[in-house]
Amino acid sequence: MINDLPFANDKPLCITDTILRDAHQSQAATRMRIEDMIPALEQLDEIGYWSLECWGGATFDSCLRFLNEDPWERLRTIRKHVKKTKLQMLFRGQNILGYKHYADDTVDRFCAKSIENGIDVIRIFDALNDKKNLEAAIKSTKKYGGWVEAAMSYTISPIHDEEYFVKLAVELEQMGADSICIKDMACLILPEVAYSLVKKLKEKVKVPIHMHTHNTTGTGDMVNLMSAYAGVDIVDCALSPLANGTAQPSTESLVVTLQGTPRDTGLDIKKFSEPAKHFRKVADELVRRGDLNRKVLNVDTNTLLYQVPGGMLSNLMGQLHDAGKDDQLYDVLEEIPRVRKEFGYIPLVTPTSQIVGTQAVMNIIAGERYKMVPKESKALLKGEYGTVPGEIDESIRKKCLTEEELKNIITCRPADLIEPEFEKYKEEYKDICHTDEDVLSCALFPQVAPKFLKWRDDPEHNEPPAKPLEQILAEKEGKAAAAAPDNAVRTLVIEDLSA
Ligand SMILES: [Mn+2]
Repeated sequence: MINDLPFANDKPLCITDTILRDAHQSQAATRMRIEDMIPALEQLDEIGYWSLECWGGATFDSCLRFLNEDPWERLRTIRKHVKKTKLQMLFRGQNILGYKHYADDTVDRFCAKSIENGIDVIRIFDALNDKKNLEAAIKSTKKYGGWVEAAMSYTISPIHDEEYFVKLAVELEQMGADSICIKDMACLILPEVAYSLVKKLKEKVKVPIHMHTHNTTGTGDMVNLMSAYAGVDIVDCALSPLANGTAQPSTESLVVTLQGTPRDTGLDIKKFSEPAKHFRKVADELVRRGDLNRKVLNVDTNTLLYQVPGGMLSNLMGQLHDAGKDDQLYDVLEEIPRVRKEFGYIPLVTPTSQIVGTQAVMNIIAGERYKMVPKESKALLKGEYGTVPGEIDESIRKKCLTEEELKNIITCRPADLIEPEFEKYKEEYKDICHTDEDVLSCALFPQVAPKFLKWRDDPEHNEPPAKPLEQILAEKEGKAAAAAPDNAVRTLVIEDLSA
């Protein structure tokens, strides 16, 4: 009987449900609307989750760009209905929710406003695992009374062994983390590896350990179960209607699996029925709107073969197709590990996955390595994103940068070079912003937020950023939507390529 098996922890396993964030980000291009969520929010609040993940870069961006929704209003609405359960968000360190480094005062304002509007737990990560890029967000989250969950971007490389992650976790705990997340955004971690890593972390770290994986490769349930055996405190799951495939393993499956064991979650399986019924309708609706293709539920083992996140692979195929070089895919797949090594074994997660992928494609189609070097590659080599985990190949750096640039490599905390900027943003957007929340939307998403705010405040005289839903549906019904080819470039994931 399972009770005889050793569990390295005899406390109930806690669950974070991702149905309001990563589940629909991974399966349906982050297109779930607040109206799709509201009818089930109070039921979700009754379940007894450790937290509900509901906010992050992609949800924020998608609200403004595609859904004509104010992301801050969404958060307040969720908070209004979810009174007991902690609300959790994903935060990209010094990039906040955007794609560049912001000054510390903007990071501070964002933490303050997120917590003020209802967030309890901020999961903070950096694509390079550069701790310097987490410092400001950790400090500000604590200052405003939030729970800091420091995340380690999980990856596989000769330097990313168990020792590396244990050392990193210990340092993050010393920096003030209230919990540590193993963020396996690319679905790379295997059950045995997860078991061993969690076990070591439980020996060396006092704060709770939180596992985040996906089920793209069909290994997610096993990773979560093995993590539970090893003593993990919290795991991410998604309510069944949007679980599995590119999203998280299903909540209900894990809850029943652990029933009667020392890690029994204590959650009542009957309480999932009503919200699941609701979100099944939402999933069907997302299919009807053309935002969800059930193909994402298929097991895809390419990630295991190439260690390249699934979303990154489809982007590469798209880039090669546009260049008329479909036949060079395997050359590119062999080039990726070389570029990654030369760039210091950076984890492949937005934005580093695009940087490595694009550089590998250019190296192959130009017929000469580093003949074409995009500005993002240069920025990485200049240290603008922070310190890479390994060593940058100096011969490559010399080939890509000018003499002047080579003399000015950034080795300090990149944000120390950015002057306070929040007052400047306030001044710049003063005609369209009423609140600091509005200013933050504009600072983070300058291409879409101003347009959204103008429409929000005067819909009579301004166009919304996106077509209204009724119009999208009318157009869909008018023409049978052509099925996207398997290798189409996916807009699916804005936040992490594989999410
Ligand atoms: Mn994820």
